[in-house]
Amino acid sequence: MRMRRAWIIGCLVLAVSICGCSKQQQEEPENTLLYEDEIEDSEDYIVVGFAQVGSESDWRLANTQSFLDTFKEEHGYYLLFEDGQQKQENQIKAIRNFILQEVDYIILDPIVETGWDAVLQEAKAAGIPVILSDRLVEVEDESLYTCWVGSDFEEEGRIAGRWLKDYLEDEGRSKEEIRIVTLQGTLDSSAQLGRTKGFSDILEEQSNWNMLERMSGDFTLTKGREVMEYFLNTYEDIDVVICENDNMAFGAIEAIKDAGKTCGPDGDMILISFDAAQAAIEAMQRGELNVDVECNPLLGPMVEEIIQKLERGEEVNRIQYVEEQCFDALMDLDAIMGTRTY
Ligand code: GYE
Repeated sequence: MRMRRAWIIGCLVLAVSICGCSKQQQEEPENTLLYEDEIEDSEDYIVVGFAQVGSESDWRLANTQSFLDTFKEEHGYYLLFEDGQQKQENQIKAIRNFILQEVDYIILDPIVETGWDAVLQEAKAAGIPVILSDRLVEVEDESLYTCWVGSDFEEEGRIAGRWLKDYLEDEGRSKEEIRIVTLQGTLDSSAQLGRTKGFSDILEEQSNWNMLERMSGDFTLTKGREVMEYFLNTYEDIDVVICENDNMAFGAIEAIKDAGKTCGPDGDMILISFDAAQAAIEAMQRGELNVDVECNPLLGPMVEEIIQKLERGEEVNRIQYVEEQCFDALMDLDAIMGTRTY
């Protein structure tokens, strides 16, 4: 099954240095070109090209680390990693390079759902299986990818909606007008589409909930803060802030504090987030966040299992969801922190 790639040896290997940046911060990744001459015989390795979205969030850094930890040379893999820096054209270029380098498998985490038909046709024509991880693509021909592993984003949105409904009932506010704003993720990404749709399913059933505005903060702290500043300047009375990921929640918390307001269980606004990164559980411990719907970034081992099955010629499931939970401020957060690996 190993392909001819003798010429890969000693040629360009793209390595990424995942910056040891502190949580709640995003830094530009450093893509470094290295000449790799240590690997003598690539025939012994399964060569995998991974087109990653970027390094926009804590979730993303944990997700990248999961792939770097899994697809190691000592496990029999040779990983070509490309950070798309949140741009689809970079990801398309990466896939074309993987095809040129005759990799055995392509893993794609597509930034948005559309616009993949042509390049995935090229991968198919080259006979390279494409495994989608985290986000999905919308393509005419479903055979352009082998399978997908990731989260049930719509269900995550519904979990957030149901949590809010129960919380407001407990607080005796189920008849009150509830004014909501949403900081959306990167528009047209599966995580944004699913979370927005899932929450809307519950919103539509609540006549007293009023969605004032939704705006994208592109899953980053900086844009999240900007969007929250805009919301605070535009709407006098906000009851609920929904952040479609933790890093935007961190930005929103900063903006809320700067405006002299508070959020969390004892605050002026209810704050809801997604991902449940360690830094977000810490924000919940500080009383700044009400609830966090987990999104599990540890997808590397699941993708590896798929590759092993394909190597053995076995069938793989077309869709595979990761397990996730939901954490709120009433839980034993100290105990939960002890169990978190991201
Ligand atoms: O929630 C966010 C990241 O696609 C699930 O992307 C992923 C999302 C995640 O930037 O933090």
